[in-house]
Amino acid sequence: MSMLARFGLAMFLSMSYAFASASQIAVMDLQNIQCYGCMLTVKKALQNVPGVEDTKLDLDQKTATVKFDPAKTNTETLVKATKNAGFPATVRK
Ligand SMILES: [Cu+2]
Repeated sequence: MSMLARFGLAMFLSMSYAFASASQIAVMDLQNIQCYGCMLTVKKALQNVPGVEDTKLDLDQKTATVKFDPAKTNTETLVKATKNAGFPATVRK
């Protein structure tokens, strides 16, 4: 491998590492969640927040696991979004 190719590869690896570590994950404990319909409402509310990349809802645990870009949004905005949808939440630390 040439010097240049090696340098390029190193750049690429460090860059993809930076992108991968850009996202943050928050686990939210949700109140009021009782059925699948509630879950969908919360999921939609979270997905409408700019910067949210992925949401996983768990009805048994009453949690939402949210992957988001901390440069675009934060946990307070996420909490506000579910609260406005009728489901107050707290973020696990
Ligand atoms: Cu419901």
